[in-house]
Amino acid sequence: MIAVFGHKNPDTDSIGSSLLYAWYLTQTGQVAQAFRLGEANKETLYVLGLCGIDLPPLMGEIEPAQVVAIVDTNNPAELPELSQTQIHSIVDHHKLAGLVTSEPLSVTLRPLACTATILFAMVKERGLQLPPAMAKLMLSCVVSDTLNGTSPTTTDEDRRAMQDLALQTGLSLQEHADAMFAAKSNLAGMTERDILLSDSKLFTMGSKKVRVSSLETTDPSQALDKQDRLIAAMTALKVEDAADHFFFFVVDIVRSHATLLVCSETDAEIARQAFALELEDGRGELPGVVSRKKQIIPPLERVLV
Ligand SMILES: [Mn+2]
Repeated sequence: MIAVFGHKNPDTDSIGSSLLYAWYLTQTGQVAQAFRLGEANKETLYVLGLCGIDLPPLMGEIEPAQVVAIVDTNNPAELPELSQTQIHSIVDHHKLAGLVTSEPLSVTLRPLACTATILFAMVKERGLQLPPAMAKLMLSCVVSDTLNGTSPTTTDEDRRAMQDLALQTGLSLQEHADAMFAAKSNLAGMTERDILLSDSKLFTMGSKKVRVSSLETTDPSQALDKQDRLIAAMTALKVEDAADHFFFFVVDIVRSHATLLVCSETDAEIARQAFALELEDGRGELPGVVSRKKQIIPPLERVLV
């Protein structure tokens, strides 16, 4: 059996594409099952509920004989220790990040906005027919990663996949996106720590360990009203991670605007250099910024390399 999973702190594309790729592998004669490496966020739970698909189980300890397939990342920092594990394949839309494998493997990396868009093309190429629930799930992944086409990462191929899948499923793109983003924006019952970790990645930049967290929301005030408590939780998490830097972006997906929070003067100085912004009391505004991959990580790397 091939265990398929995406990155830690999974988002909708990570969990959705694990399910979609496990389905694809099964259709092509393999035995595969989807897993997840962490708790699902509220958007993902909403989408799975709508599709009538069960949440994949948490991946436990990886046994030596376990074969795995990876989606939506190739970054060792976002994966369990895999140096002794046979990796069947990777399907991803992120840049190469230094994963070393013990054997050759099949890798499909494409510069699209979403793993599910790559899977859309693979399904088409094979002449497979997506069941309605899988088509809804695939559409939801692309809507999530592209912020319904508003993220600058969105390619024409992502747009075509969304239009095709919307037609196939009968879902209205705008209504579906609104419902997904409303689910994601509801912070009720979440601690500051939950908010900071719900969409969060650890990076190595130069010699530094850097945590970059995002909160995509239609209602930034739900988080920003708790600015002081969030900054205190950032300080604690940074110590726990032994991270050198921590940047938290509250991304207003309606206005296409990010508000950056930092918890130290060192981090503030790096942010000033990276984004040429004013920071006061650990907070700065970044109009037009929504994409971690395209607009946040590259400027940070230019300063920290
Ligand atoms: Mn993705």
